Amino acid sequence: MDYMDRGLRYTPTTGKDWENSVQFLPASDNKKLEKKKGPGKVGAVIGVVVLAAVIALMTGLLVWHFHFRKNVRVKRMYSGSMRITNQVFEDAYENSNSSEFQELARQVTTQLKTIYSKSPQLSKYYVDSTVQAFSEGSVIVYYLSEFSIPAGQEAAVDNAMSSMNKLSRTLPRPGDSLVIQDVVSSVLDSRMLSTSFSRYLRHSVHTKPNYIDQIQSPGFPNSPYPPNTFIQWQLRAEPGYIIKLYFDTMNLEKNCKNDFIRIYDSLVAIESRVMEELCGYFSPSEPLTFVSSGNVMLVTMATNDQKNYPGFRAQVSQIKRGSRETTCGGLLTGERGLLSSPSFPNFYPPSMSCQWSIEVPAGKVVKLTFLKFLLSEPGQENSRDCRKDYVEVDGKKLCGEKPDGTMTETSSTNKMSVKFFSDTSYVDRGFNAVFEAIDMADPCPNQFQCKSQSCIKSELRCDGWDDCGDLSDEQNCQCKPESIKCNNGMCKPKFWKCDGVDDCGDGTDEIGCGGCKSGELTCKNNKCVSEKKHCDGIDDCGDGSDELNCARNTEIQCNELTYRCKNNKCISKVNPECDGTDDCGDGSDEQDCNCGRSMFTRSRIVGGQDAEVGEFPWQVSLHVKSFGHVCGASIISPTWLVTAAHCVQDDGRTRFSEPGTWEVYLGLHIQRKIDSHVVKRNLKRVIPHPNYNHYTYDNDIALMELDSPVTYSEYIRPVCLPAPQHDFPSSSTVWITGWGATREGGSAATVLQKAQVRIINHSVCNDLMSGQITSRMLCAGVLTGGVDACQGDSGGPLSSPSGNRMFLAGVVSWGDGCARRNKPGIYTTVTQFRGWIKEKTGV
Ligand code: 4AZ
Repeated sequence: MDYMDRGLRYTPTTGKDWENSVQFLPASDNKKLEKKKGPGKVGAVIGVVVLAAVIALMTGLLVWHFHFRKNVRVKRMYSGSMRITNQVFEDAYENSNSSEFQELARQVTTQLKTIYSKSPQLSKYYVDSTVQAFSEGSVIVYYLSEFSIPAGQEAAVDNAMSSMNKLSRTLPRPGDSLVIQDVVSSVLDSRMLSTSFSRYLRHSVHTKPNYIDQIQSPGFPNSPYPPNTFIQWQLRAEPGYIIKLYFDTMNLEKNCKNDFIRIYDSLVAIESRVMEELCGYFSPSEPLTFVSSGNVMLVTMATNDQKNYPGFRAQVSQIKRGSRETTCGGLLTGERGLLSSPSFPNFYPPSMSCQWSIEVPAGKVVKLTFLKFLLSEPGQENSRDCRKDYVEVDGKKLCGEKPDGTMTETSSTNKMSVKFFSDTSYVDRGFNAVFEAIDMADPCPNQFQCKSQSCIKSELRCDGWDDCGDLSDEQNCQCKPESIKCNNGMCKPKFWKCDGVDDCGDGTDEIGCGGCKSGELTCKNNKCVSEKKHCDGIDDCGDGSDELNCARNTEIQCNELTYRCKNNKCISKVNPECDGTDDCGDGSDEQDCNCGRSMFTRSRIVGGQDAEVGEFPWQVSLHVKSFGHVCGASIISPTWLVTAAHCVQDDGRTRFSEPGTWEVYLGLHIQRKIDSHVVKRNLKRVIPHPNYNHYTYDNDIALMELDSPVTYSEYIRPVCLPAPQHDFPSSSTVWITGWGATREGGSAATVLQKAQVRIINHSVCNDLMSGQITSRMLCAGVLTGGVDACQGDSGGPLSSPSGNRMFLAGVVSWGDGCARRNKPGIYTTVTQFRGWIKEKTGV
């Protein structure tokens, strides 16, 4: 579209053209002009009029500012709750139409008016209050109070309202009919007062023991939720019970400013009782369960006029207060044991306080290792002051977030005290930890103790890898002859020397490599040229690499590193495809860009390496009929898949090269769970690369044509194919996915697995793999071991993020075992086969 418009755009013309377009007055007009020489009388009159108008306008503005602006009033709503101690709860108070509700509500509003009248700040601006609900205990009332405040005075009223919260202790006052305690109020979130709401809905659910109720957004699951709507669900349980809210689906717009859900530990939207705000998409594999502190909970949902998503569905049930699921603390004894926050790995309830006393055999000390630690909330982003939710170990407060829990605490005696505290607002998933009895004199028997006090195998010390996570195993090292000695005291494996990556952190491993001096640029062919030659329009490197990524995205001479546009021009920008900018000028670098995106928004994940549903919608499971999953593949178009050639080689028993052998599952997440998102297809054609070498795995790539096209959905989408020149630099992070074995020689995964690995320098990889790496192969992995593709992942994607898309960097091909130290996974380099893919598939 952009490119069609181009012809209509304004293009600056030369000075000459301007001259041509100037119109000179005809000579006959000259006389009229002569009569109007100088400003003259008319000019003076116009000047006076304009001046008067300006003065009048300014005076008006000043009068408005000093007089009327004071009268510009702002509507401000406060939500609150308070306990009425001299009343007993009646069932009729649950029904806002009952006469009992209305009578008590009348008394409450009268009393609120009296309370506000005692504060000069509040009485002046108070408009009205409405009671929203009552709940047990004696009676708790939830209300909204409206104020009309002159602009600029809001803070003063907020202060007066918050001092009311403190006043509650001095209540009751003489003459009050209701005895009031525990007043909590705060200003209502302004998004809930949006004037754009056209619909307000309110639902009440009173759960029963041993029964599960369901709440959902309007239209779910058949249609998207409605725009401009504000909905509340007031949830109640019996006294002595608490509410459990479990979301099985949560799919809202990503931006919480537009559409959001808020959950409160209250029956009215009080800011200091908000438990969580949710928007975007949450995978069903991520537990999203909340529990209240009392027998009420409020769920609110607000939507605006744009982008309406499928919505949410949640199950509401009640659990007895004090049940195992919601209690915590106690005495823990023995050599070893576990402890966790209440409801872990679900969100802990607000207003919780627990205390554990750990006691191990005399003469030993307690070592507590956190496996997961998630205690963050707005206002407590850094883990220093811990004024909100925290864990306290022998008096030391811990808070914030450590998703992979590398935290260890050790006691000085055989006893340890652990406390957990959650305040009234914002909850998180909490923690789980293991305690062990250790010998203080030898806290890590036959192992190395990290600074963090965790223990690692002794042979990992000074091996070049940060096994402790705090580098303490790599400091003050005596380097072995086969490693590089960094100036900062670390040792690094020799094969990292001169690989272009600063592994020491102080550059030592890249010194004396015959590389380029400072002020010089290293060309792709390792030649050195002055930095000044970068983007000077001349190919100083000889391979064109000094003319790449120039600020002016100039057209340059084509070579193997430059991106070639449809119009055969070459541009200097690296990886210009589908980045949202028309770099070619003919739109060709932004064509065919419906690829590489998933609906998934990353959110915190507890446990495992399961992928999220729809996170890698191009991932395909290739099944051999009546056997099951054998290989992975990637969707590149509605009819074509890319896989590995070694997946489609016949063996003595199975004709893997025959299309009829296979059935293909698209949109699959869990093996054998064929839900409505999954599409099954047969194959029409299998095209292995003609140069595939089954001894060396060179050219390990194949194409598969489906018997009929698939319709794209949130679960089925193509990955982006990289241009032949696409650069996947060493050290960049890429994703591997598949249902392959979860350890070498192990069994296949049921849920689609994902892992992050890094691209490894080609020559380093070739050294590690004894010279077996051809230019059609790419290496990726984590050289410390432990993360890798494995049997059954073959043919699947190596997905590389670029902007907000994923490109197919590689196809899982082979490796020396799985996840071994210094043995990366080997992938087929897709860029090398871009032309072949185009030739065979047209994609
Ligand atoms: C396989 O057999 C396989 N570690 C795939 C990848 C790797 C090893 C084996 C890489 O399909």
